Amino acid sequence: MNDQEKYLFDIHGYLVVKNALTEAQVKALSDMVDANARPAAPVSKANPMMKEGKKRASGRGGSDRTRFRNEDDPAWSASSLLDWGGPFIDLIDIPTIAPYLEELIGAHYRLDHDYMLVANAESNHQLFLHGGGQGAGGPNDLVGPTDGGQCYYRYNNGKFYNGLVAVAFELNTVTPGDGGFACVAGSHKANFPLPKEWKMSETQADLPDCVHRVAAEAGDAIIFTEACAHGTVPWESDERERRTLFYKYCPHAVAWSPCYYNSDHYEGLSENQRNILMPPSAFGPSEPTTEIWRRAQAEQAELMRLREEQAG
Ligand SMILES: O=C(O)CCC(=O)C(=O)O
Repeated sequence: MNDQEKYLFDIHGYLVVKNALTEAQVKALSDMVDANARPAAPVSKANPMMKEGKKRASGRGGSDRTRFRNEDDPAWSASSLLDWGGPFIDLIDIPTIAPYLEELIGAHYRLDHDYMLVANAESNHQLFLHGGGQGAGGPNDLVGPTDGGQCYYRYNNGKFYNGLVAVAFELNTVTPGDGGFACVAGSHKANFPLPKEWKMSETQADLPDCVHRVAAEAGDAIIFTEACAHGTVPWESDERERRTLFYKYCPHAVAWSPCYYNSDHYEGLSENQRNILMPPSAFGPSEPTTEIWRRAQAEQAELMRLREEQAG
């Protein structure tokens, strides 16, 4: 992360990293999205981001790891893009992004959750701004003061401190009129709550002027701090879909999601990738913590084996 990038991240709360993915990686990931994406979720009145009469998105994958897929799901089974393997595993510690994460979060950061947003002009996202810096999101904010305080941003004594950093890999080009990621640049340092009349916008025409729509080309990654007020601008391009993969990282002692990864569930992980999937602790992937979680994983495997044996 060079000085210009540090300056821009500090004042804006986000950064676009050009060519984070090669063309071959974009193609491999896109082909796997085509093969694996779950169908669109039904419209739900309970979700403030969803508008009736429209489809939510043309495909889904991963999750924010706060819910199980069904009642019988065992612990550590939340849906993840890592289930798809190969290039999705490579993204965990891809060399074009890893140095930024180390600078913004510190050594031994961990992957907390991941998901995908596929949208087209029929999708029903509304802009729902959330986050907003220094706990200033307001009592109704998804990640505001009720978040346990992990959505923070600071720069102190020559170091960045971020509670949750998102990397949004764009598989298709996004021009500002298309929609997609947008934020109130600089709001990660806000001392006042985000005005509530700016939180929701149904169309791009309704967007408040202060909302900055971020353009990117296929293969670029947008890195943003969750402390910056941000959200999803309704997708209005008829030419192409939005296809964004989100990998979200925390310091090693912090968790946003209550559901941790079990690295035994994924194929071909390097030691570094296993460390990045570790559950949170003040000690990070040290020998004693690694041993504790190795045992917990072995116990889960044994329990699953015994249940299968009992079932049949
Ligand atoms: O659509 C986007 O890029 C924003 C997604 C978002 O708000 C989030 O992941 O917290």
